[in-house]
Amino acid sequence: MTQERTAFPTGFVWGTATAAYQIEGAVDVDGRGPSIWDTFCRVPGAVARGESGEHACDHYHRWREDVDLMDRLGTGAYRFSLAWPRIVPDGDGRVNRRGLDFYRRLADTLCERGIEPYVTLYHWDLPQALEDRGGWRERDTAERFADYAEIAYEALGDMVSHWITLNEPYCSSIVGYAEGRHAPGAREGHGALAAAHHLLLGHGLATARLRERARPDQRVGITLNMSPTVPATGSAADAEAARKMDLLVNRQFTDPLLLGAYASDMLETFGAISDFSFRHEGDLKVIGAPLDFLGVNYYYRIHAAAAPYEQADPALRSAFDLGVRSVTPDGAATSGLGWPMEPQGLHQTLLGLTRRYPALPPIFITENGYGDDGTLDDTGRVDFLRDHLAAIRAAMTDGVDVRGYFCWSLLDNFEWARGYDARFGLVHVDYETQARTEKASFHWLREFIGIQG
Ligand code: GBH
Repeated sequence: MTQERTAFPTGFVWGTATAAYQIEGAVDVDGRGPSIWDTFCRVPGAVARGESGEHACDHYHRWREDVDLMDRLGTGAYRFSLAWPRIVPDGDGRVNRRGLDFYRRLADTLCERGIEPYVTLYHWDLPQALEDRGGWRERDTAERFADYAEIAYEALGDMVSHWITLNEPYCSSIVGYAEGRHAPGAREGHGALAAAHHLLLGHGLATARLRERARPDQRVGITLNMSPTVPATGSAADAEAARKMDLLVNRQFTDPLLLGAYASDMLETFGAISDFSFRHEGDLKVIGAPLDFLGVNYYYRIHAAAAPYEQADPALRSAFDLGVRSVTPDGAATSGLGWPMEPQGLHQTLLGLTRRYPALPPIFITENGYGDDGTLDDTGRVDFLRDHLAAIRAAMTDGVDVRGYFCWSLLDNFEWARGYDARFGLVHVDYETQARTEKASFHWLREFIGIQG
């Protein structure tokens, strides 16, 4: 009976997702250059316990074992990211063959094993040399990104069916340049908005380069983190707070990409902190070029409340004073990390996208997962996955075109500013021995995938 309700169509894609800096380690092996995350991790207080991705899961050396795990899980796809600084160590100029060779070996082995590679070009590890020239604040970085995309395609294009330009430009721009909680750790208003624009432009320029080269069966898209925002109370002030949060996290990105227009309340909301001089004529045409698919990462909903700036947690204070804070609703179920668990938020996101964007392409859920302290008997993660898969299935019944699901993550890994204590893996990693141990959720998901058409 449960099977009946949750059966996914034949051809639905099942996979797991990871990111280079979170799993690879081997940061100075085979000619890799430094990235902004190597630098940020050395800033005192930036990352919990002073941890870094220096060793992580040592996936760079243990990738064969990790492919075996995917095989056992029964997933037909794997989403991973390429480290730009392995491929173009200085951000432009010299190409590092040995970096490309690593990804060729990996992609080749995946294909041999019947696991389709879904490649993310940028999951936050900007070459430090480009940050030294201004990073994403600068238009030039978007051009360099397009060059790098072309290099990656030339080397791997024969093996990769799905290309994802960026992972979560919201995090790269707002969390990295305004909140300072991610690399490069800046707290700037105008700089962060410029970064968001240049990331979108980089996406558009890279997409054009990939399309010039791609075979008809290859697909190009982008991954966004979507957090539907709901007002914490029925007050008009909280409704306004929710609008601002929705703009900052969601519409700032989805409107240019899917409508070819800047969100109409950008100027009114951010006019005091930026003159938007980074917007050039013609940019929207580049950014808004049709996508073959949209990748959606979903973790939680945001409950937004109006709040004076002084009330914000100083650690979370941003360069923006939007007069907003997010609150956890009373009595809400939360994950091991305290994030609200609201699978209906995923249903809401998918339906909301379908309603707002007439040109919405097919969707892949490119990340969804549950963080905890790493217990092997991870019933919380099993419940989370079951409920979110049911929400996706329900949205599909309601007409949303979802083509696949990638669980975050295959392995416990370096969880950015939180370091190693927050664990998202279906597989536990012992960071002393690098031993991999399948958790209860691994077995559950394997069975779940096994009973699908
Ligand atoms: C994704 O971001 C990332 O793509 C992935 O790399 C990451 O490992 C995964 O989520 C799990 O977090 O530090 O408590 O203030 C999801 C969006 C935005 C969620 C930043 C965490 C910081 C929360 N993330 N946010 S906290």
